[in-house]
Amino acid sequence: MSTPSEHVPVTAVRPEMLPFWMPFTANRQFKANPRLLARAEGMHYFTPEGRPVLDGTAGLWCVNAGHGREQISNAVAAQIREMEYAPLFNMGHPIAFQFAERLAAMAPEGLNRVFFTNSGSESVDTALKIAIAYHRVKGEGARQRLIGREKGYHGVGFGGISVGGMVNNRKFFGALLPGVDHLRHTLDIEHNAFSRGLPQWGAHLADDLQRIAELHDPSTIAAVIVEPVAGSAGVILPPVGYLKKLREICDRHGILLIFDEVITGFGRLGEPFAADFFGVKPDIITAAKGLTNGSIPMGAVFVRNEIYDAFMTGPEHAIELFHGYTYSGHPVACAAGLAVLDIYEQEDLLTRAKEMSDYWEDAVHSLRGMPHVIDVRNLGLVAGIELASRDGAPGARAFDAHIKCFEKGALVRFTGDIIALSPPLIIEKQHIDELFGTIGEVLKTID
Ligand code: PXG
Ligand code: PLP
Repeated sequence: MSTPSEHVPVTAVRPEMLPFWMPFTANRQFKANPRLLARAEGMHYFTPEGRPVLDGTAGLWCVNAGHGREQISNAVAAQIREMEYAPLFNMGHPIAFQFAERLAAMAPEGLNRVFFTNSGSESVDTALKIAIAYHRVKGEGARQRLIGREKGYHGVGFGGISVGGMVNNRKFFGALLPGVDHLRHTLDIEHNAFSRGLPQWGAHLADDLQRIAELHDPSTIAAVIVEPVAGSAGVILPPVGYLKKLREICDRHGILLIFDEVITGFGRLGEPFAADFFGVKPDIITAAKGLTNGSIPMGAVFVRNEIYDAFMTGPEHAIELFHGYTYSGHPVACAAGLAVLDIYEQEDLLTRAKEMSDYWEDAVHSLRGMPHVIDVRNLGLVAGIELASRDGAPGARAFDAHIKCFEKGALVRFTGDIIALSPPLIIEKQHIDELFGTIGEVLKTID
């Protein structure tokens, strides 16, 4: 029998922290023992006491150009003063068109139409809706099914969790969207542990799409959505040849291929988009995060020109797509984004991961053989370090590592028992040494 005292938290929640219901957080634990970041510059956060913390995660995979960029804050301040908001539903403002034009110019060739949203989750919902509506306007209204993948993360909207494959993000929220099926994920430690870069084994897993297409009849499937590299689930890489195979199967059956590049977009792998890196062209790309360096919330959906064209066929006075957000193309977000693109260009940041990735890879793999480490995975400036789980306490070991790293001055992410790293693209070799030095020390001290 349990006694009431067993349910009382060991330390008390700080009352001033009670009102804010924190996202994706163990609220009671955090509010009893908070970890606060108050300021940021370059590669570092600073705690309210002024202690520097090396940013191993670019915030949440978004601050690709590093922190405290004055070019961005100046552009944002100027735009707020000039015009803080104007509607874009049957009205317009110049900066949204300018930003879309710049983005279109850097997008993979042929995906030069841009729809603005305010987050990755909204980008995903938008992409799924466009995919289904596209088939309908083409006279293929039966194509309504969506295919996602196990362990996929596509944000937290109902569309995103339906095609997503992270069980905790789904199981509390009812029946979700109908007509969704999932490919198997591509994580296979047995075959691929300690691969450097892309794993060799597993391209055949893409054949799941063929099987699922046959099961439902291909003419009922609107789109398949995958992260080219899965981030949230703990850095899961596509086996060599896997994405090309997905593309071929989609082509065979008239299925749209959506790459969710919310994490991989804007230089994470050493090319502007993962589509460039892998040489595989999807029909739709979802983006957010690095789009504005995380400074002002914004997302974007890149769409193949033919998809846009298919909507531009009815009467010219009629709305072509009944979709949009109050803040789609928000002028302040566009101003931030334009400044961010300038920085990316001026500092060649979108290809910088390519230069740093060998050094990064060696540093990541130096953790092989350390206590608890059962796999390390890397690509571009991304790494996952998988730890063996403690008996009966999955996630506890990586959580401890996260806390200890923070205490020692490094911010790392954890998901399950995987430590995930995705530093700002401005990272220098000495930061890489420091980051992996800290993680190595921590791994030796946790049980
Ligand atoms: N798609 C992908 C591939 C993502 O990684 C989203 C959609 C949703 O974006 P928004 O902006 O709605 O959060 C994401 C977001 C983590 C972590 O630590 C990853 C995300 C968000 C928060 C934490 O792995 N990815
Ligand atoms: N709910 C209500 C009542 C609204 O009027 C609106 C937008 O006008 C929304 C939700 C959607 O908000 P947003 O466009 O910011 O997504």
